[in-house]
Amino acid sequence: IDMENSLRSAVENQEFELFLQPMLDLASGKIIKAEALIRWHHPNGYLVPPDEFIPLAEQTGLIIPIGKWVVTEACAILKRLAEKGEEIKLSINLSPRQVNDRQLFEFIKESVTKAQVNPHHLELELTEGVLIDNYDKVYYLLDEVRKLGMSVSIDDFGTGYSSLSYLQKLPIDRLKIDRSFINEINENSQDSDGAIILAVIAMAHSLKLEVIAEGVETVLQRDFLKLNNCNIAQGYLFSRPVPYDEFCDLLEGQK
Ligand code: G
Ligand code: G
Ligand code: NA
Ligand code: MN
Repeated sequence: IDMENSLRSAVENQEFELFLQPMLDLASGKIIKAEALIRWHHPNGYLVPPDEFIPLAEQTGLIIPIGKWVVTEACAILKRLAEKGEEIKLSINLSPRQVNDRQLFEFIKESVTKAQVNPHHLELELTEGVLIDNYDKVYYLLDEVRKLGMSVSIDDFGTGYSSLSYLQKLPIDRLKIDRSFINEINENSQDSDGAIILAVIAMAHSLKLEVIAEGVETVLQRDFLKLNNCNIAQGYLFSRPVPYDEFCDLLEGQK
């Protein structure tokens, strides 16, 4: 109850911040996108990671106002980046309850228009489970989202459901290979450790989907992914999730 009350006042007082984690185009080595990851500045001084409050936010329904805040803030960030002449895309995470909230999609539409953000710069990340559990509903929502010019990626790909038929049918753009698969690439790897990654890349490309590798921590992993035509990489090797100003420094640093 205590935690719930403080989360409630966190929503009222907007105690959140979006950290940005860069995503690099492997061919050019340049930052082309970022994932927005929420943090909670608790009044006790502690920076609370999302794992510690998103589940409660989902249970209590507070995820709805939090999700709106994320959308508004993401649009504000995109606007600031565009004003600096940075052509960077931003992805936001949607959890199960948010995908069932028809109003969220209306809100996203309005926010993009209001902030005069290029919809092509906004991407939604959903997990496999979310897609399968609500297939029909999700289909139409994603279809609308993409008609507006936004794009969709499947997060944590490979850890969820085994049915692959939805990949062909759903209107999506990218797969993010779960970091547990990337983690298997190390000095002690056997050839078979990379097999799933290679299979996902081949399948995705034949479906005209891009592939993002998450959790890239070593040069060995980056080189393996680049050699095997993975499109985009994200992970501590390049940067942890950082506040907006630090993200801008990273962009400046690559000029
Ligand atoms: O930033 P970190 O790596 O600690 O994120 C942990 C988890 O929190 C990830 O699974 C991520 O998808 C989730 N998460 C981060 N930001 C958001 C957000 O704005 N909304 C939702 N629904 N989940 C988020
Ligand atoms: O579930 P989702 O994929 O949205 O979560 C992203 C999470 O992964 C964030 O909590 C982020 O901090 C974390 N993360 C990002 N890069 C790395 C990495 O290279 N290694 C590890 N262990 N975690 C990472
Ligand atoms: Na994500
Ligand atoms: Mn993920």
